[in-house]
Amino acid sequence: MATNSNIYSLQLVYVSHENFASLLDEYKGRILGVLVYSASEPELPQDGFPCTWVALPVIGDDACYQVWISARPVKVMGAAPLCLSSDGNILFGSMVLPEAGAGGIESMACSAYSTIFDAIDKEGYPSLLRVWNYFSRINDADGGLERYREFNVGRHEAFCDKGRAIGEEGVPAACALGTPQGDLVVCFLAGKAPGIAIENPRQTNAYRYPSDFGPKSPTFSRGVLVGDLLLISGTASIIGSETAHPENVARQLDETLENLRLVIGQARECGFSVNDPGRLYLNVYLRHAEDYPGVRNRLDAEFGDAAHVAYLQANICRDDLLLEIEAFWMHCR
Ligand code: 3EB
Repeated sequence: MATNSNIYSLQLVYVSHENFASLLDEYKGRILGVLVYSASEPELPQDGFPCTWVALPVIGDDACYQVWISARPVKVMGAAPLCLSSDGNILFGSMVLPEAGAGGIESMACSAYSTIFDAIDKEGYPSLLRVWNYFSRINDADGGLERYREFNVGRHEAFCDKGRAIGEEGVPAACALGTPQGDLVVCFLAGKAPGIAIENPRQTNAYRYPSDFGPKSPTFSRGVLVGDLLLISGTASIIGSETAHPENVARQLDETLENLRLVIGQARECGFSVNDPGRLYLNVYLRHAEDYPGVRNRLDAEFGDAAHVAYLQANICRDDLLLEIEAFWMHCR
């Protein structure tokens, strides 16, 4: 039997627009899915695999194509609005819901997650491992609750409706960011068995945040370890459940890096052994593009040239957070 670390033979590649077409040729039939970050809507390939536009400006480039590739042949399933693909070990999905109908972001979140849970159960990949959530006006309150908090209510409801445990092993690694325009985008990785949920000893588990941060807590873990692949959630300057250093981007970056170190430390205690920065992929979400030079200098010093880093301008889900960093640490490439 293959060891767990061989089960997920995934590769992640970050490419700019010019190099995307040749990458598609090179990995034909083995691409699980693509997240395309770009301020303006790109022309997307019609090859069938999930390939989803996320309307975030890329700082320093037109676009960043984040391509998840398998070592094995990929089968494409599903159809819009829920596109699915699988290599027989892991499932990649993307769901796009336009913001038109009644009900707002709360019912859209509930509907998206309910549809996803039904689909992954049916396909035999019931364990949600990693989710990317993007939607517009995340910090706006349409006369009531902030939209991020409404989103949390809807997401939580779907977990409950579908009988999903909210606790260790029940919640995926995730990120949730605000776009300047566009639809609700939910991309995800799902597995046949749960990964190992990683939490951060100096942060409250997000699913236990107190109600000051919304009537229902966000349902995510700080990271998920699957085999020797570490999926680190959006990580920010939060200690306990409180934002540390509102208004100070340099100090938020310090706390964020400390939180990343702690999450990686926990993963190592659970057996994670990758050490090569060349296999580390980071998405750095900045609320203000003008913070880029300072953050870039600091991260260059922290990770060196080897790590793959995309800088994306986004609204962070708490209005006092100025940045958030998510990471994927791959065991093979
Ligand atoms: C935090 O730690 C910052 O709602 O899915 C990070 C990762 C954050 C995921 C989510 C939110 C989410 O609370 C925000």
